Amino acid sequence: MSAPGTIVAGILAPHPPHLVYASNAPQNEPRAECGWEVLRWGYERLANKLATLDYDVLVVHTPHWKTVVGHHVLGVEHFKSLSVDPIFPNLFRFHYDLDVDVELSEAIATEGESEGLVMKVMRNPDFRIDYGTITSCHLVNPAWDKPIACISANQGFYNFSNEVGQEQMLALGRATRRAISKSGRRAVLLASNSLSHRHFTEEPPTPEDMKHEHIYHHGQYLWDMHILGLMRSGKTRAMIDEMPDFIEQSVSEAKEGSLTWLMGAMDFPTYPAEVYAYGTVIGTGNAVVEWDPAKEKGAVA
Ligand code: 2X7
Ligand code: FE2
Repeated sequence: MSAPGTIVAGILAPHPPHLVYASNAPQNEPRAECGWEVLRWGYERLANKLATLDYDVLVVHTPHWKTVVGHHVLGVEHFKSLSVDPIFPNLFRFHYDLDVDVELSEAIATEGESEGLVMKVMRNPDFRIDYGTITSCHLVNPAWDKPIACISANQGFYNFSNEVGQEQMLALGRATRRAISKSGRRAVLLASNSLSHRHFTEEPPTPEDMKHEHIYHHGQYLWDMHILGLMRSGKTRAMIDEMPDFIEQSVSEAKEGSLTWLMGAMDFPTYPAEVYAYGTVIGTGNAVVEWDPAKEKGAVA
């Protein structure tokens, strides 16, 4: 029997397409002069660290694959096409070519069902991969040399309440953890949401002109700092308890469930998270954060 799988890192990996645009990724059509360096360089440091880890698969929960009935996972081995951001087609027209770990996706669906969740394995070969998945995966692994497993954002927070949404995402996290363990995979998990999410509604003539970039509202900045403080001090249960208020008061994209899913999958880490970067994109708050389970075992200071 093979050894049980493990989560080798859990990452809050937000997906503003501006970061792919500003990095002039070869797969992306539009060209930029520069922009959002603090976030991009933080992602670069994280990507360099991940490149030193031995892992098999990236598992991403994405806010921009929205499903109404149940939680869906990709169930086709290979996708190659063009992904265009519907709001920013001027910034994100990305030619992707990626592999999916279908066996792990199916295991997540099976374990999700055993938690009482409605799950669906998506088998449409012409399915268009959303920009949230692509941006997060690209920024943590620009080489695209690992397969992904990808989970949709079910709209439970919207259709029922933040509390019901959270319960579902914690169950989905537990299911993901068990699926990884049974599969023998070494997995890196990506929660693809921004933190605070009020944003400007007009784009400057040059999108990367940084004189326009700042937080939309001081109250949401204070919320972001509070949440990052909880992460950095290992108080992830308190963070999840406060999440419904955070979501409402800062219009947080955590309402799509990704961060709660990550905490469920990592079983509420009590060791400090490492913040690689915090910065705004069109006024939204974005943090690149890593939970390294080696810290729990005392292997890393
Ligand atoms: O989807 C997004 C986002 N979450 C944050 C900032 C900018 C654009 O797109
Ligand atoms: Fe988003």
